[in-house]
This record gives sequence, C-alpha cells and structure tokens, in this order.
Amino acid sequence: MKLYQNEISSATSRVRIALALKGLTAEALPVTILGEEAESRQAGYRSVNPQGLVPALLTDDGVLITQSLAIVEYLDEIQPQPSLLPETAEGRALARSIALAIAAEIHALLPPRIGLHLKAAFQADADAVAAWSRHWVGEGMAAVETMIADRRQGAFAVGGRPGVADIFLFPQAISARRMGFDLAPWPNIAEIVGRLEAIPAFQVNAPAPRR
Ligand SMILES: N[C@@H](CCC(=O)N[C@@H](CS)C(=O)NCC(=O)O)C(=O)O
Repeated sequence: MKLYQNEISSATSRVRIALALKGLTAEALPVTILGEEAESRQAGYRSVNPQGLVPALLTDDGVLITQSLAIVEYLDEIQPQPSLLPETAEGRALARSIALAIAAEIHALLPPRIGLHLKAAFQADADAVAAWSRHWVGEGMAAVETMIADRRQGAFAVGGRPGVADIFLFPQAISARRMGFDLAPWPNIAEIVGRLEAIPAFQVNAPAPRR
C-alpha cells in the first residue's frame, strides 16, 4: 500500500494511527499542502485525487481510496484485528457520529484551502483566519465533549478499547492544544487524550506542528 500524505495533516494522522494499531505499513508519498503553489493544488496530484486532499491510500491492487473515514474503515475490513469499531450497531453509529462531527463539522472548516479562500475572497488577514478557526474548534469540541459524556461507558471515547472515535478525536485535540486551547474544560476529551498519548500508535503518529 502507498499513502499520499503530509506530516502536518490531521486527516493523515488518523490513517497513520489506524495503520499502526493494525500493524500495517504503507509507503509514504509526501504531498505539500501549504500555500498557493502546494502540490495539493496542482494538476499532477489532482489527477490522482480530484479533491486535491491528503490522505489518499493506494491499495496493493492499485485502487485509490480517498477520505480518511473510508480509508480507516477499509483498513478495518482488510485487517479485522484489533477491531476499530464497537461490537453493537448503536456503538458503531456513535463512533461514526463522533468521527464525522470532527471530520465534517470541525476539521472541514480549517484546512489550508479554507484560509486561502477567506483571504482571497473576503480579505481576511491572518488574525481573522485564526479567529475563524478558533471559533469552529471551540464550538465543535464542546459538542463532541457532550456527545462523549452522554454515552461514555469505558476508558476510551466509545467503549473500552481505542477505536475510530479516538482516531479522529486525537489529532483534532492535539491541534486544538497547539492553537492555545486548554482541554480541561472538556474533561472527557482531556482524560481520553491523556490516555491515548501513552499509546505509541497515537503518540508517534500525531500531526507534526506547523513550522
Ligand atoms: N475530509 C477529508 C479531509 C482531508 C483534508 O482536508 N486534508 C487536508 C490536510 S489535513 C488537505 O489535504 N488540505 C489541502 C488543502 O487544504 O489545500 C478526510 O477526512 O480525509
């Protein structure tokens, strides 16, 4: 397998954590994502992934899979142990709800292309883009905290072992902390992230800080 990826990418981090939990490896194919001239915006990479996003996984059969949740679930299907999804249908639905609350409602408003468009179309400066990001992270993580708190039954976000919800929560929480958020007002998230930081698959595959 090969993984189009970027080390600062939170969405890439999700896939790398899943690979590590499964004991799988994928050859890294780096794609730059920062700035107008980034490879993610060029025709070359767009011919690979029309969305111009990382991660994208190339299977051993040469099939491209895009979108981190689809990739993580693909890995869970080809390598079922350890399972990344809860045993019950309700548990699986909750895990996917939390993953999508992060991927589709928080993270989707933050990547480089969003900031570039806010600058180009609305003359937003760096402070305005940072305030935009802080708004969506603060509001979104507070909602995720409640989603977890309302149904929590084990040591992790959904149940007693790390899974899909944790894989999506961890990089977003690390990135929130780097933006200056204290996790303490979200006690379930803070506790779970503390536990995940002690697990090598999570620790080693956290998104790298932007330099
Ligand atoms: N929903 C996508 C999000 C992918 C995404 O936004 N990736 C970012 C890096 S974290 C990216 O490639 N950004 C390029 C850009 O914004 O131009 C997923 O879960 O895979």
